[in-house]
Amino acid sequence: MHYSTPFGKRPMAKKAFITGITGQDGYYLADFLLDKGYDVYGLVRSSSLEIPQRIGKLAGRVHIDHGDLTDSLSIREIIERVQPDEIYNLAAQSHVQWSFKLPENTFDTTGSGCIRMLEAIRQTCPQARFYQASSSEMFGLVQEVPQRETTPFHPRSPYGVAKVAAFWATINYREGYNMFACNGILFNHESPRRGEDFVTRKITKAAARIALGLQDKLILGNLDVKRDWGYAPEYVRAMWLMLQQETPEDYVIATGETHTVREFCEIAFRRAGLDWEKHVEIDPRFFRPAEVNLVIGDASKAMRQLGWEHKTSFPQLVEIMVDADLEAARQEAKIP
Ligand code: NAP
Ligand code: G4F
Repeated sequence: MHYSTPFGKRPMAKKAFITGITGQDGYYLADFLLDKGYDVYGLVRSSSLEIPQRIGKLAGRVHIDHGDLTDSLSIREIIERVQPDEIYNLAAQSHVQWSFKLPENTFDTTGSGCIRMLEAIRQTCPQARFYQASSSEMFGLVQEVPQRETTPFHPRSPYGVAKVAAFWATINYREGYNMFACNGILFNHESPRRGEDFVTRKITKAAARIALGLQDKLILGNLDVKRDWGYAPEYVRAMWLMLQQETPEDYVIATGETHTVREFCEIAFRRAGLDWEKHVEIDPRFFRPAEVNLVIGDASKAMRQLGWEHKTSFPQLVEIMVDADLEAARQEAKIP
């Protein structure tokens, strides 16, 4: 496909539609796709707060379409009108602890929302390639160490249950309707754009604010749990790679290392010039009814078939996040 310009015909840019563009991954993915020359469309809820701040430097470079994953009509209208080449379903109620308080709402957005997307694509744009943001939370009470694409699921939260439903719906549409639909089974990935209620960002923000005298303590839950934490900008490249393959498949994306929340605290507070044990308190309020104690992923299929691998080490990730939060804290404290 081409379009006319004063300099002759130019190839038409590919169109990508991203749900969850105001979230951490939506931001990095949109930025990545813009760099690749895509025309990027993003779904934004009418209730979304501080949209210009959330999308930052994407403002004016992406098309914003209002809608909601709980409203099939709005999704269908956008997909039918835009006719995207690639669709990335990143929107979700993505907070595991909140999912225990909001189980039905979580299933509606995180589980049924994916089915609404798949059905809208099937009906109005079946040639589009679809990416579903699946999660290591599906492994929950892990049945195998490390976890790979073939490891059975045992979700431990309403969020995990909803993600398992979305995972199988994606495979169902691939097998039933021959749609190009993939699951990326991503393990935890973090960045300075991580939501402030997730443990990593909660720690790095607190360490920075305590270092600058803006806060005196940090209250956390279970410090013994282990996560496989990677750097978010590297993970969005894997999403794109999955949709560039000849055949649609599912891939684990992970670092292959696991660390405790305690280790994260130690490195973060040290980077901020502090001893974490003097500032961290434990409150059972932040413990979950059922916990995922350990995850560690085996991304060898992605390495082999996509040529993907993580680059940023665990200490580097923590330091990137602390440095960004120290900068934000300096601005908050009005220190030049
Ligand atoms: P995030 O920062 O929490 O972003 C979630 C996005 O979903 C936000 O843009 C939010 O919009 C949007 N959203 C929530 N409810 C919606 C609804 N009803 N309709 C439309 N949009 C809605 O999540 P993330 O960390 O970027 O993760 C992206 C995806 O990957 C999520 O599906 C998450 O479950 C999954 N995942 C994440 C990780 C990880 O470690 N980050 C690992 C595995 C899988 P508002 O701005 O309006 O709230
Ligand atoms: O940072 P978290 O809330 O992330 P969690 O539960 O691993 O989920 C994240 O990663 C998943 C990938 O596996 C995504 F699918 C999901 O959308 C989300 O992005 O908690 C990490 C661990 C938990 O075990 C939690 O119990 O940290 C522990 N924790 C200890 N104190 C805490 C706290 N978690 C939070 N959020 N807040 C605390 O104060």
